[in-house]
Amino acid sequence: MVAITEAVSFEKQGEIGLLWIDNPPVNALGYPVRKGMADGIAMAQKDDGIKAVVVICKGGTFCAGADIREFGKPPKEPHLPDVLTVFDQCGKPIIAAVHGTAFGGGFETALSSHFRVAVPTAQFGLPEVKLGLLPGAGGTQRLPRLIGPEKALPMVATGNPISAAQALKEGVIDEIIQGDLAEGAVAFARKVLAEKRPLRRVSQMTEQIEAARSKPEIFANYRKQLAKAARGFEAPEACVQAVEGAVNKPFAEGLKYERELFQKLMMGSQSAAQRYYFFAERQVAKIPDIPKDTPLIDIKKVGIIGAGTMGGGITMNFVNAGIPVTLVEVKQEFLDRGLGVIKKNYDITASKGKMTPADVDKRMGLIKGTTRLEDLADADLVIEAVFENMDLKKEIFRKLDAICRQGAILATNTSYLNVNEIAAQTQRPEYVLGLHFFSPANVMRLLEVVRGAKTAIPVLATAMAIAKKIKKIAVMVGVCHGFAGNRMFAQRKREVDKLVLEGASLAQLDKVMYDFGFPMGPIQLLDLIGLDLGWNKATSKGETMQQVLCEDGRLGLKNGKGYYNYDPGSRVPKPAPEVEQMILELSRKKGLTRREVSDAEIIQRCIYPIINEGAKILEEGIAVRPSDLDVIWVNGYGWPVYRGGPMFYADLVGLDKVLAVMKDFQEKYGDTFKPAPLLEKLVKEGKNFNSLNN
Ligand code: T1G
Repeated sequence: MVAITEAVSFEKQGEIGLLWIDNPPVNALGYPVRKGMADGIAMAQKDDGIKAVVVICKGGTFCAGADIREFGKPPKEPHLPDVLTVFDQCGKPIIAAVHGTAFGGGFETALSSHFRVAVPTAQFGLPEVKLGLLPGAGGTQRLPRLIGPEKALPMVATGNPISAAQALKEGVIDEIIQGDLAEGAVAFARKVLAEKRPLRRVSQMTEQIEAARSKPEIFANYRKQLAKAARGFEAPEACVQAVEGAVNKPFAEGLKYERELFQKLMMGSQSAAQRYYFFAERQVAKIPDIPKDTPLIDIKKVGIIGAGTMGGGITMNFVNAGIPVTLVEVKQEFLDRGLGVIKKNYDITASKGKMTPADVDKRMGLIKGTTRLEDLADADLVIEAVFENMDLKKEIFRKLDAICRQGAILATNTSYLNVNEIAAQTQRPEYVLGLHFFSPANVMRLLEVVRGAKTAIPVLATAMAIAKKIKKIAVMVGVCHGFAGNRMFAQRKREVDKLVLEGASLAQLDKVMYDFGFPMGPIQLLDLIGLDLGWNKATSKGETMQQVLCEDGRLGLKNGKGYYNYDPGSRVPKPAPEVEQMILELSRKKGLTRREVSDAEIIQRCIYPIINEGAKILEEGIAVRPSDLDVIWVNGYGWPVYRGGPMFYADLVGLDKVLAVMKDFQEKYGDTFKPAPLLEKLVKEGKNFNSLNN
């Protein structure tokens, strides 16, 4: 074995050369790898004793892409596209031997090789679009040549991977290797030589491209298909253009075109936001005072109290991960209803072919329903998901403390209430914390892990680990009213309520925030959530629009009328003139002079207070870092990932500008706009929120 660079070495097995890449943790194609690849192939070219080369990786995966950490820094030669041209033009067969995830530049490396083999569990993908980019080392030009533009388009424009089996079926790979990959790849290389197979340069394949030239509808149809999911994103359209270039341009020109499109995206704010988010989503798992090797509590059995919307959804998360659940309700009829909803959800999924009826039975078989709290005695983790009533929660935790085994973790799913007060009902506050799931709990990936004042480190580490196991993105937050996400969301809701009475139309509010990139506007969202959430009929006096509407029986989508009207079975909001009158009436009652509100003011009034509250949350130590708040907003509130998150967005706008607007609004609208001390401090020091993201 000869070391070529610190990340690449060369081994000879007879006439076969093995180019070993070893760049943990994911063999990213950083400079030492690119240099070693180029020099290794050059060396093999010159060595008459070498007749073929296998490119293979150590560790857990084939190259998983370019080194994202290098982006934004001055690029260092050899650039990956040039290295892959060396591969492509090599006079000796190069066999890519894939395990793990051949993603991005890694897949492009395989495509620039002449043959590809893989273990059964390998995956192939071009996730650059998820970083706001596109494959920039020939992927948009080679993949369409190999499998045709119709099959290449979804891989390039959505970034979704395919399995080794699918890759074999589509002709992306030549063979699946059972057993040892290196041995299998060398044997395959020997077979290529023995059969005198011609070099298969993907760049020179024209059949699929020529066939597509007369079918421009391929792209028109795909653009239609992509429109909804790609709304607001720049990269997916650029991906489609690059693949169009593969069909309509010679290979060399197509490569150039791809490079131009790539550079344009790389310079844009969307890619900066999405690359920032990629690391932010991984940072959340790093909590300064929780060592990575903290011993975990083994969670074999879970108890869930409450079979309502939340409890049912939470149950599904655990049984989906193969963890048995004991589901407790006060009455059999509530339990039966809850189990019925879970079964219906699974049956719908099965009807879409996303799981088999056997899967449904297996998962339902993991749920044991009961009306006895005592049946939780052997649970390792219990999650309370009952009404947001503190007395009820306290009573339940007192009982759980007596019933559950020593060492069991007791969690509350409360959205707002004080976790420390709940923990104080037990003799085991160090085993008590919040697990705040977002509704619908079986769909939303966000989970706020609420750290109690006394919650022990192993309990927190276990919560973060079990969250990953049930495929949640867990963000550690502290105890305060609304923790982090909802506390920030409350700022926007307050301003929306005020803007409605000041003169902004419902449609304008919804359009501005929809166009900003949210999945729906704030008014439509209120109707969806239900206007009666938190409404108290007994004390309602028609003093807010929520009270006026609920008193009028307008509860939102669920009963066909809220701020908007809804046809039966439809979610499409329709203007409700009667509500417009109610708004005018309430504005008048409050002595407000209605006025035109600009779109810019709506954005600033709805978003800057979120940022400001985020700054307060950081000052109070409720969240670990600004990017954690961005992960919360992207995953819990539909913040468009191509804008990074509220704290990233604030840095992009400029904290000095955010501060100036907050001060101006404080003058106009009062102290709800009083700038957070941290915001003032960062501006004074010429720093931004990202300077706190360690
Ligand atoms: N560059 C740098 N670091 C990376 C990385 C990458 N491409 N991928 C992962 N890491 C780090 C990650 O930050 C984490 O670091 C550790 O590796 C483990 O990651 C020219 C331009 C491969 C499926 O987008 O999808 O190629 O937190 O926690 O769950 O056309 O990582 O330990 O310090 O995610 O086992 C395209 C991104 C790049 C793939 C493994 N490639 N990575 O998942 O581990 S652009 C990607 C992933 C490109 C070319 C273009 C996943 C994974 P730390 P992890 P995992």
